[in-house]
Amino acid sequence: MNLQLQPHSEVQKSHVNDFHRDVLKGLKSHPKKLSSKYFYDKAGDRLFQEIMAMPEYYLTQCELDIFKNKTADLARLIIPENEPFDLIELGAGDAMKSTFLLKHLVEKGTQFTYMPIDISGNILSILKEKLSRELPDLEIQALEGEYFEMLQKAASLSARRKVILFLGSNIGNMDAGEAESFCYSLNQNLASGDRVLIGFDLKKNPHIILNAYSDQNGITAAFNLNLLTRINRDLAADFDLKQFQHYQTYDPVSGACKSYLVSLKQQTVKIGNDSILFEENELIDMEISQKFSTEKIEELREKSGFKHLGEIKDSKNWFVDTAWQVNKDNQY
Ligand code: AVJ
Repeated sequence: MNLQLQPHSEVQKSHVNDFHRDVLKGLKSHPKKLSSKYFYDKAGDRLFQEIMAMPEYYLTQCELDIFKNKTADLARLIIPENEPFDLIELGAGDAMKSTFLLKHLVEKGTQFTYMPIDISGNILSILKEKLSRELPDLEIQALEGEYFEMLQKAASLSARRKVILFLGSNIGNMDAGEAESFCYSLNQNLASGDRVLIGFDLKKNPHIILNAYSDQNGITAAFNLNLLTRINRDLAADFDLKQFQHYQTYDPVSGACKSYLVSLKQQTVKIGNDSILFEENELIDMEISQKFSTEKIEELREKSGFKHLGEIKDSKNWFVDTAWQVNKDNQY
């Protein structure tokens, strides 16, 4: 037996256990619920890349505008001067946007280590391969796992100042309460002087928002349905994908953009040894993509205890990257 392989397979096994537990718990609650953090297997990563390339999905173009055309402003806002630091990216994915900042910093000879954190080992290998080709001088330490576990790992690897990127309105996948406790924990887990840059998708004409999440080609629908395929494969389930339909809503008052799968008939689905009954038209709550007002962002900052550093918007004012600093004893 190869002992070196053991820890890895143990980790894989506990991943499957967490997944199994979360799926059953979600499908046994009312309303039924699945977590969008599980969208990103190999097929899910590919579908999300297709979404980012759709003209309707404006978020990527907006944040790209910031990272591509306002790179120097961005660097001035978040990069500590004359001090080596760690640049950590939560949910890095293929780092399409941050690569522009990385290039800028490497060209200026800035001393830092890039630490992408992602739940998808698949996308991290793609990213490592891409960066070693495009930026051979970049120091990179990829961390596969959940955000806070990997932040602790990053803290144990070096005592340098941390700059955290949390882009793409990934924060929108949390409801208001979850976003508050996430930002609060982020503040608690960092040291005084550490900085965060968070990408928020702003409220705008509701048609534009709804369109971004209900494309005519069905890519977003396929992205949602792919989680059922993943459950079928990894948890020995028998979802019939033809009997579930994607349904998207946007409430311009609360800013909640939500996606559901609708059961098209009464049906029983087996998941391993468990059976789940779906009534006709019963919903599975799949994902929230929260949209923000400037006031809400300010409220979130205040409640979590950060100090405001500044912000950069895209040229349409549809998206904002907001910079905050940890301010443990009011010394900044
Ligand atoms: C990756 C969470 C930012 O909510 O906009 C895209 C995922 N879902 N289309 C988002 C997503 C449907 C996306 N985030």
